[in-house]
Amino acid sequence: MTTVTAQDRTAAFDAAVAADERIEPRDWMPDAYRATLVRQIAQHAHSEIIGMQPEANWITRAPSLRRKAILIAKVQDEAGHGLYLYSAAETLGTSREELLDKLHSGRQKYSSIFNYPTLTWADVGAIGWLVDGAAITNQVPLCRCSYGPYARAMVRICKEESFHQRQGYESLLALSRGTPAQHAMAQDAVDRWWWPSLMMFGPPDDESAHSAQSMEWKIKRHSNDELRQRFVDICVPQAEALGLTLPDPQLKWNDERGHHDFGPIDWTEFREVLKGNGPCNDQRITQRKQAHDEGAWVREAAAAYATKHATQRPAEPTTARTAPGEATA
Ligand code: BYC
Repeated sequence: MTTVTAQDRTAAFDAAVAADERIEPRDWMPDAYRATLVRQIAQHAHSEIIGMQPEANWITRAPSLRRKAILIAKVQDEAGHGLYLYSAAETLGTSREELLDKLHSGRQKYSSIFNYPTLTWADVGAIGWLVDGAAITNQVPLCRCSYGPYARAMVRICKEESFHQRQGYESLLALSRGTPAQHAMAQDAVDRWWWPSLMMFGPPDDESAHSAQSMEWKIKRHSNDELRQRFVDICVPQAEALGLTLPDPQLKWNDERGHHDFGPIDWTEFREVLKGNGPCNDQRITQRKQAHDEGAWVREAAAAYATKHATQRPAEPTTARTAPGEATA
């Protein structure tokens, strides 16, 4: 009988990653790989469910039935994304309760972007265009993540995010081509959401604690700065088509680099938001905890239902069933 050593297992894992094979839940994986995935997937899941709040704020005030129906569907999609991602994290041996507890007690993060307020209806369009646009740019490469359940969850999420991005773009286009007041509202929303959207990609590469290792493990396929640059390059022509201006006087095409140059990002603001000092951090966590507490009865009922059905087998019918009035033989 041959014994599988720790070295053999590490070598098999490294070879699978090098060959672009997927690591599956039952495969051996290094503890640090598992911990990194739990951290990133949990943060991602938390972002999806916290991300429901700024947009849900406008459901009751959407300007038409059509816009309201689209917005409700989008917010529901975000809840669904949270569920796929919590399930992906569960395959790594963590429970959803544990992750939610860490979110509620501030021990796990969610995306900085959701700590900004949605002040006008145009913010819903700007979130769709910019925030979902940034999310797609970041998340399409995650469909090729080395961990199977996360990669597969991302395929569906990206398809839905793509619809979200288009609805945001179309909504902003309608405002931009509307009355001068509507145009100004769209421009104001873009002015406020542009820089926080660039921060979504995370700190600059030279300050990114996890990027190098995550890229070696093929969890991340591109660095934070690469994806941020890709996003800027995508947005510039889209802003022109929208008839809106991106709020960066230093934004200009650089022929040599083949990319747009852009102005400095306020990393102090980013760090403050991460520390809990953004405009809406307290409100987001308070509302999340309240929703969780108010949903306790649903979780209890679902658990009781599952227990009942796990212990009760359907009984064999002892007499033939007949419809009322039907003659029995
Ligand atoms: N906000 O070493 P780094 C969405 C943290 S889209 C908060 O570069 P990493 C949605 C980072 O966690 C948004 N924290 O980290 C869209 C780390 O702290 P810890 C969610 C951030 O993981 C529309 C530290 O800074 N998307 O859900 O290699 C509607 C150092 O950073 C942020 C995802 O989560 C930030 N912006 O790279 C509704 C995508 N940036 O953990 C919903 C998956 C960095 O050591 N995640 N930090 O305490 C990723 O791709 C990567 O985790 C990141 C960061 C690019 C975000």
